[in-house]
Amino acid sequence: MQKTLVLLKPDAVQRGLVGELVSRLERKGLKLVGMKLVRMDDALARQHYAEHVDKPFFKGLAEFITSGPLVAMAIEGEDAICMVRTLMGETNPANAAPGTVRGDYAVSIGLNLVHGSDSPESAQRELALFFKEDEILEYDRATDPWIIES
Ligand code: D4T
Repeated sequence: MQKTLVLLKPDAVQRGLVGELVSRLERKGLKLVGMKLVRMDDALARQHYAEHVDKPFFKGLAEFITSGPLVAMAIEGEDAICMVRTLMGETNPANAAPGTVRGDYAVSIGLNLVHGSDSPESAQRELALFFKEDEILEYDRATDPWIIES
């Protein structure tokens, strides 16, 4: 089992796509184990996008990601990291396949609706930026009836 951080970015919230995007993750069979509405500030943007701080697009990226509330989710499942990124599609919506979130809804590389951690190390680091330990629920798969195994 893997856990990963998914962000529904400010453009997803502003466009009223939160329900649709959560639904896509649920229908795939991924489990929601943490969820909150967050307004990122500059400090959190710098931490979350640490690898991009020196890139030319960082200023615009930081302005966008702090521009309004976003939905942060902890998602659990087998190969959840890869699965989420496949559901999201390519970073640049021009290359994102139809059927993916970005292929179906995103219009530019800046406004690309979703974020998903890209490795187990990133997932662990990024989940800790958005969630305290007790805000991510642990379920006992043997006894918790809400787990429907596919
Ligand atoms: P995120 O991190 O938002 O899930 O996106 P990706 O993992 O798919 O892509 P990324 O880290 O390469 O880029 C992070 C973020 O920066 C924006 N961006 C990226 C941008 O505005 N211009 C660019 O040229 C690039 C490469 C989009 C996503």
